[in-house]
Amino acid sequence: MATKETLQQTVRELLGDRLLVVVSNREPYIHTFSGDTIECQVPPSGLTTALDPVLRACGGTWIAHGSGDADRQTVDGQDRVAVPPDQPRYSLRRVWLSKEQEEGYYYGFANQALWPLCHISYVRPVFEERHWETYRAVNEIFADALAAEIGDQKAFAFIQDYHLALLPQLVKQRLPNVVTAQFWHIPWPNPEVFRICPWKEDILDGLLGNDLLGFHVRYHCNNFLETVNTIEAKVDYDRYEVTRRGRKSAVRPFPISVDYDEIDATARSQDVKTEMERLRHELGLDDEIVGLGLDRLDYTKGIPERLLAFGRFLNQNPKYRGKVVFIQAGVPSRTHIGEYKRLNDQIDDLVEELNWRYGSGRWKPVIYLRQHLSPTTLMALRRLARFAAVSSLHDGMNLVAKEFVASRFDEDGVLLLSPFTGAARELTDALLVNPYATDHFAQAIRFAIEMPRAERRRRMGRMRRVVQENSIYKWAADIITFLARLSPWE
Ligand code: GDG
Repeated sequence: MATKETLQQTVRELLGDRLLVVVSNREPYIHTFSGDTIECQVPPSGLTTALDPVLRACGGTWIAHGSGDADRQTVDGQDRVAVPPDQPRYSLRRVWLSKEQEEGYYYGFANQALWPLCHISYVRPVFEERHWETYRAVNEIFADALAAEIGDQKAFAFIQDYHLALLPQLVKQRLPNVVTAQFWHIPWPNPEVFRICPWKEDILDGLLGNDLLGFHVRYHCNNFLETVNTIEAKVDYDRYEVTRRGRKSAVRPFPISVDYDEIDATARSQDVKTEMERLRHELGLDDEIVGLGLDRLDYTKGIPERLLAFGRFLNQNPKYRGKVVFIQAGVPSRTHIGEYKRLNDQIDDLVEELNWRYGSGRWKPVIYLRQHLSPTTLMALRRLARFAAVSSLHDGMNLVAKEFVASRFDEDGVLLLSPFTGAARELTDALLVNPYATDHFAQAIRFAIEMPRAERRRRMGRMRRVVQENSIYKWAADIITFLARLSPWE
């Protein structure tokens, strides 16, 4: 089983004296002003959750956009800051972007074109020439930063996600000997869907600059190969390899995960126990059964669908009114985009409607915590829950599901999980719920509440073993091992 220690060893053996550089849009630590003092926050993102433990274990550099208002105050002359702040293990190098660049590259092309294009959630992608031009320019900025960081050192660049699709090719133009891998954290659509993108070939060319391209599941790899097959390239379906203009790229699934041991240990801590008591008191919980939804507020996460199903459940099961509370927690995200504003309004309306329709006296069926919550509070919420609902309309993996499982050392709690997540392929002991099928979802909530303790224990026990054996360290070790085999370092 891969652990933090075995990963460290793997990296030392395989990377030797090569520098490991991770590149992503989002930084793992954000410095912001709070009055006159500077605070450091960890953003709510699956990518950070997954990669921070890897860099803590291996050391190296992480290059990312410095987005906090106090970020410039905390870096040195080379735009670097050592992180985590309380126990530095690696170096964070910040890239600065203007508001206009952020608007076109991040809010524009990445999140209004690529994000809806890759997720089947019936939100139409927006393709604007000016967004695309900015996206391309910002990828160049990242390529310059990466080249400056690496210089003439031997290095392994590990690029993250859909914000940086052009980066691998741009890096190879600057530093042909750098080994590059990229992990695409979201689904890859079928060619029918992808072909509407006006810059489809440029994006494929960018990605095919990689020596290795990883997705969560084989299905997304297949979709990618099928998409590449629509342009001039040789696709080898047996070896999962693509050759384009004489360059070879391997394409493989690597299901991402969480730091199981760390989550398990934190969940058992006294701090979390104290926080559970505080929350019970603050939220006015007596002995109600608690359901939990915990997400970045995104239209792919199926939050309105989940609230509708909970409403249907209360409607069809009056005996549970007053006895079950659903806590929906999560931070708003990408609020500059209209579709996200509409989602926030829709969730507000649904919460209000359910609380008006089914609430009585002090009891309200839905508690909505729309704020940044500390890791201790998030952990306490997971532990308070009898069931957690992960109802994504489409999701590359979904770490919330794995975090719930890893935190339940008591082998209790039921996971309701959408089959449209990557996680559903591994967590086969969850109750699978189609978020679009409201009645079925409502029945599954009842089933979760009424599931006997012995069955809850059996299912959770099995899911815990799956997450324990396939932790984030296995994901990282598998990628690095694959790369080392693929292209001998010398
Ligand atoms: C992308 C892909 C893939 C959530 N709310 C709060 C909060 N969180 C944390 C969760 C979890 C992370 O954010 C979300 O991770 P997910 O995997 O569920 O989703 P995405 O952010 O969409 O991530 C996804 C992932 O990349 C990794 O490859 O699994 O499919 O879409 O860790 O606990 N954290 C805080 N406050 C919150 O309110 N602090």
